[in-house]
Amino acid sequence: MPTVSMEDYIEQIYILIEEKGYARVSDIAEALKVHPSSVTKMVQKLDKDEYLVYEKYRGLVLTPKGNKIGKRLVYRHELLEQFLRIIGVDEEKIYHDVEGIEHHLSWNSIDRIGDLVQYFEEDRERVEQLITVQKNNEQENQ
Ligand SMILES: [Mn+2]
Repeated sequence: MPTVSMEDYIEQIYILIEEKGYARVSDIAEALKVHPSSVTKMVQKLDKDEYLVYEKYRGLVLTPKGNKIGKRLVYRHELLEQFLRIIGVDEEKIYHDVEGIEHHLSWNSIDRIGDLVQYFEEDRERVEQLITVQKNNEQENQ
């Protein structure tokens, strides 16, 4: 299992490859706001653990194992954003909050949150009911 930090890198590398077709050390450093030397170090570790291969001319290529995990990590991030949005968290807090919690939930919890998101998405009325609860609570707290 990848560590929290490895997860951040695999997730970001996966996103860069999806968006641009490649992931350079400098792009990864910029996206994660870390020094390029830290990226090089981590890339070596990820290569050793068989999440990616560093090829001289093609750059970083995710292995099937790295690609599979990258896909799941991006899904998890997007699902948690959706979840916080549905429960009414302020838009400007969503990304930061997801970055804070995503590594600390079991896949069991992620799957159950997935069910909950589906439950709300299947019927807009359920979202409206939740909003009503929130409005009532806000009034009580005033
Ligand atoms: Mn993330």
